[in-house]
Amino acid sequence: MSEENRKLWQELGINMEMHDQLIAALPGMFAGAFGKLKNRPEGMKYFNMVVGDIHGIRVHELAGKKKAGSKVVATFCVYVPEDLTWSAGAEQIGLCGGAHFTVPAGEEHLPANLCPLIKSSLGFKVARVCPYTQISDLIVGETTCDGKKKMFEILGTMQPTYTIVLPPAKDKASRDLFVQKLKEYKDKLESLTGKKVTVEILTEKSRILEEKKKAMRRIENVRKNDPAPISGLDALLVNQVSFYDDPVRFAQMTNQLADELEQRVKKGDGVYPKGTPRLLVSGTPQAIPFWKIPEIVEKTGGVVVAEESCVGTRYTSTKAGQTGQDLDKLLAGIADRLLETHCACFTPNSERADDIVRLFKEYKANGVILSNLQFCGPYTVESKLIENRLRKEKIPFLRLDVDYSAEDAGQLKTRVQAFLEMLKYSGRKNERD
Ligand code: BJ8
Repeated sequence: MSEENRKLWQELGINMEMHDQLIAALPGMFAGAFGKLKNRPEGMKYFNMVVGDIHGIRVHELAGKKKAGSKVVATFCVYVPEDLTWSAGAEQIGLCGGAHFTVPAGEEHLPANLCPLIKSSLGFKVARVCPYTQISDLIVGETTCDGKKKMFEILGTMQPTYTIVLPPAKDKASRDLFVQKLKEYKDKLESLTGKKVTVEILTEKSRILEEKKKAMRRIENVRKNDPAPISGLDALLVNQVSFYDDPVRFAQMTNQLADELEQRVKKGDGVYPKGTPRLLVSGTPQAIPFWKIPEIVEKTGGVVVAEESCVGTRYTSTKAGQTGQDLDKLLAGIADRLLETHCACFTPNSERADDIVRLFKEYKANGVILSNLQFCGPYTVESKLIENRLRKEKIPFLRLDVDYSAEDAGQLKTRVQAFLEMLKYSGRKNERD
């Protein structure tokens, strides 16, 4: 651990004792999940390095940008448009909310029977163990689920926080309201940075965002092949890094990885044998360092080939690169783009079920894991509708309600194992019939 890192963390007001415990635990967690993967692509070295120094390189980079006059905006949801934030001269980073380590600190202010993502997110601030939270000038929340929007009120008593009001539906009146709320967010950003958002800058930043998403879609595309050229764990790691890395560098490194994977596909080279049961994982986001689901699936003889999640296709599928002659049109384009993110917080939200069925076919999956964080109201309740649709489509599925703690790992493994056995058996039976 370098002295420069420690000095920076101290300057940011990090609780050094607790932070040392967190940093000491990460290599073991990473090795536990990724250590036994075979034939990992060379291109993953970059992403390993970024995660290996997760509180170092990038935090220094942000500190440098702040010294040069930039501001840092931190977020928890894909509904906060990074191209708009960048246009006002600020950096945008997604904050981690995937660690069990900070759940107890979150529970000092929140009920225990609340989604672990919300508790973990607040816990990072309460425990002062996240340099990204500490370095940010503004935390931007959103009114997606009830737990989150109330948590942002508490967070606002600890650090400057702004909440974008998101409509609960996608009809015309809701869309108009959202456009208005994006205008207000633009004004807020301009007063934060002292810089004006212009048509030219926003068009350019939207283009950069689309380049980043295109690179991520290339990784998704190669995963449609059997054998899979990259594990679900590695693909998830790339998606997780996308939330806090520099977008231009991230796109460049992801394109390099995609070049390598496309070559693998040409040669028929994979990370698991051809015919390994292929699973689509759908549900709540898998924020870093939450690797539990692909880790269990891939240690149990399956492979995750896609994620219908905000750390996955729900983020990459919305096309950026908005163009328009005036700011109003550009902001309306951004609103339309974001309203195509089919989060369970919306009603109705039947498009999500359509997406799952489409992805199942496109990725030639054998089954779906509906993975929802415990106590997540929107996703666990919506699961019923998704299950009905999957039954109708005769798509095999397994529903898992998961927690960040390690306590449910044994039980989850048994259920995933049984599901994979069932898929293998029905695959053999179909071959015979
Ligand atoms: S757009 S999925 S990133 S809100 S898991 S905190 S919903 S109780 S994370 Fe999300 Fe934006 Fe939607 Fe995507 Fe609440 Fe559920 Fe917890 Fe959740």
